Amino acid sequence: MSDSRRDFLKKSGLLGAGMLAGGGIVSAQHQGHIHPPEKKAPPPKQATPKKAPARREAPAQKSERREETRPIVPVETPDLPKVPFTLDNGVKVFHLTAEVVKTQLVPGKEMYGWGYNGSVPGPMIEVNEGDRVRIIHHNKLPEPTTIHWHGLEVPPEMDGVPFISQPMIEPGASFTYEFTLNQNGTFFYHSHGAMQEMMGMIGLFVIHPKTPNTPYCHRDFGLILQEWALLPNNPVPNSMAMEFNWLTINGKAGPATTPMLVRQGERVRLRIVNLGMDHHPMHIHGHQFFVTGTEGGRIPETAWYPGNTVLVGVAQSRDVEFDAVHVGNWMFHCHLPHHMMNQMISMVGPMSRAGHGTQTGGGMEEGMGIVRQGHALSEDMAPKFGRGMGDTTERDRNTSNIVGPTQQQQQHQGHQMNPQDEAQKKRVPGYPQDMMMIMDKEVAKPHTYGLPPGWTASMMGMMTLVRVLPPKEYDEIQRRIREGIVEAPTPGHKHD
Ligand SMILES: [Cu+2]
Repeated sequence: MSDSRRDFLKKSGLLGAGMLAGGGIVSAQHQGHIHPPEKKAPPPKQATPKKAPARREAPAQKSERREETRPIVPVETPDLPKVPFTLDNGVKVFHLTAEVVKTQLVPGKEMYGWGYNGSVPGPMIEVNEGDRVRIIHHNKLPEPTTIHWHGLEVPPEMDGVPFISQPMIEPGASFTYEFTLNQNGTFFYHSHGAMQEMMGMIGLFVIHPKTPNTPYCHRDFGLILQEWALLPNNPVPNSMAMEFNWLTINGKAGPATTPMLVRQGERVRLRIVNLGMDHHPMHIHGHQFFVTGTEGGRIPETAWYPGNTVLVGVAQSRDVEFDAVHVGNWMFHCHLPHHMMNQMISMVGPMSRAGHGTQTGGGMEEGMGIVRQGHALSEDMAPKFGRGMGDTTERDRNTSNIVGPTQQQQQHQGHQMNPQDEAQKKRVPGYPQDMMMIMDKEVAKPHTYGLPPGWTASMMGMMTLVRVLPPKEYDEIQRRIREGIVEAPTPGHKHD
């Protein structure tokens, strides 16, 4: 680190508490799925290829490229805002306010997370290498906090570790961070309290290089992976849980994640950040990518390696890049089976069915379905799981994961299932397993236009879509975004 890099900093220290009275709960600003209007990204110069150009072999030599003069493409963060800034004598000034945020994971599932500026996770800070930034951090939480700049080489006083590098920022107080950025890549900021992290206190910190990386990427997306333990009917995540039943990308679980839109032939970068208790093998359909960056910055091109699944460990970031040559609606998702589900609650099925089950009485482990001793249907365990006793356990014994509805319930709900068939099914070991739920209408937005009826049934948990679209369809969806046209797919109707 050169001396000029160290020439900071006037630290403003703790400001008065008066400027930030009240710690009210705000609503997430990104709930309306508002995407910034298309900023006419530079169109790919090459004609749309019908077949895949050979980006599967080793990357081309630098001499073959004349792309460095093109402008850097802003990073898109589906479902998340960016932090605006003002300029003060060449310093970019940002405000980050830590606060409780009421948010929605999918329609019908609300949560009180802790985030920044009305967003869980926090909004993205997007800057350039060489920038000097001043970030004024306000604490509207009921307890002290600090911000750590994960991966950034900042002076020790700016590192955001309570007591070691700075005093705690008390409720109602503020603290000013200021430093110069001499790196580029995908970084993030987060509270340095472990439990505050698990309440959602993280955000992207992307630094663009002085000249665009090569090969040129026409599309750049930032995605934050998080996990939550939410007991049924409890909107406050259990930050001490070791098991998680809600998995999100940028604060949304499938199918509420907003699809990423790409014009066929564009090169796409995905920046993926993970801050939670689990590692996530993120898998793309229909394409191979190269892993081009880590939380330490850009990987030298000679060390890139191909794949279609990248393990994003806790506290890591991974950049991947691919040429979006194959038209289609391609999934991008964590491949851990339990992370491809919503509201997964083992052995508490009857709780959601009126008239069945008894009250819960165990600890948080029992509430999440963890059996530490005995068996789930024993007299003392069963009530803790919300299960029936005596002959009401009969249906439990016939099934494995999920207790199916009774014949009476089926008749009441208008199902015409032959009871003989249901009895047959229940003799099949393991039945039932997968349940699907169609939410096409509930999550419809311009970005979902043209997806086939029922598409939401396959989207759960840590899942989103990369939609590689022919130019005509791409332009049509951009028009719908600009004009705010929302239209859910209609079964039987196919648009052209
Ligand atoms: Cu995962």
